[in-house]
Amino acid sequence: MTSEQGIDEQAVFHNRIGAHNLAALWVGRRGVDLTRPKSPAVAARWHYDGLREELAEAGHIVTAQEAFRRVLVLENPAFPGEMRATNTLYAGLQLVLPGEIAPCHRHSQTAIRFVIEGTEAYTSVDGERTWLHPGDFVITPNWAWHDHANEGNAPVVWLDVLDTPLVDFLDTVFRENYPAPQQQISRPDGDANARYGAGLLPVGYQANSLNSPVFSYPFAQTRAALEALRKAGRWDDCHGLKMQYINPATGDFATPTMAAFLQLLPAGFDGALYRTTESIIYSVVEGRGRTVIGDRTIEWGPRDLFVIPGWHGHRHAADEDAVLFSVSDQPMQTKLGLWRDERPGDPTA
Ligand code: GTQ
Repeated sequence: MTSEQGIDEQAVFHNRIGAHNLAALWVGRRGVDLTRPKSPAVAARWHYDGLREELAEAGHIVTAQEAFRRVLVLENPAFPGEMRATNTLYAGLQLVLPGEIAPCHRHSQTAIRFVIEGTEAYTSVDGERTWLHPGDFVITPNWAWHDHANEGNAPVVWLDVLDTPLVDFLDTVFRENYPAPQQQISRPDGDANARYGAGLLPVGYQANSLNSPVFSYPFAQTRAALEALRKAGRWDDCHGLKMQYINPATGDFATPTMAAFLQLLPAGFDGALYRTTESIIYSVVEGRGRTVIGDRTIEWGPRDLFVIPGWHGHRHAADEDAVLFSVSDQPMQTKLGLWRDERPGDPTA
């Protein structure tokens, strides 16, 4: 028997056993390169202007109460209809108009918010409100009650990133509505930041969640930190100055499934090539520049959004001082011992 006949025979066998819900590993995997990740997701960008127009239109056709969450979902072009920005992360832009409430509920997904516009709205998380300002980073831990309200005269828009694709994949989705549109407030504004976010912890503090007990990281503080650090002039070849939001009680990522970062690229920065197994959603805060991802060049400016799939080589460049916020699935990977990254000069690069 020639080897080609053998392969035909194996293919016939493989197809036949398919009817019995069986597969031959050596046939199904033939020719598939498993030496490195090949994310089916693609690099993508959304200019804020176009997105903002559609969001305004959404504001005309549906109320926040009707929609429950009035969100335009950023779908990876490789996964139309799946409401995924990357393999593991959901992202969307949420609009709450003056006087509106997004009703209270809770779910097993964790949410991260990054405020883009608006100054007189708040979100309530497990009994405490936090007021939202552009650049603020806010956590809604899994199974925490949350509702949003806009008490000002201008729209509020923020980026939502949730671990929904992962929580779906694990068959662990639960969801519950609160018996009223808004939850009862049981703590004064600023309580969590005073209690956990001022370099202090209550004596005898015991965590009751894997999430950071601080649920709001004001931009006024994080932006000032970047500005102070630039004076040291120590720039990473790939990341410029990239800082990670942490759980101050543990030093761990701010949430168990998603990491968040704030990054400064000085004007003229021309970054080195970098790749990492995590997938990343970027929201541009300030400045203009571009990110080359494989054979794509993504030009970006204030409020634009873009995604970098896992293990896609990329490099950032900034024409002006640029501040970038990003969220990734790094914690899901590091906790399983799977995370890797690579830069020029690494032994394996
Ligand atoms: O604000 O609670 O974009 O539950 C998707 C699901 C936002 C929210 C989203 C949600 C929310």
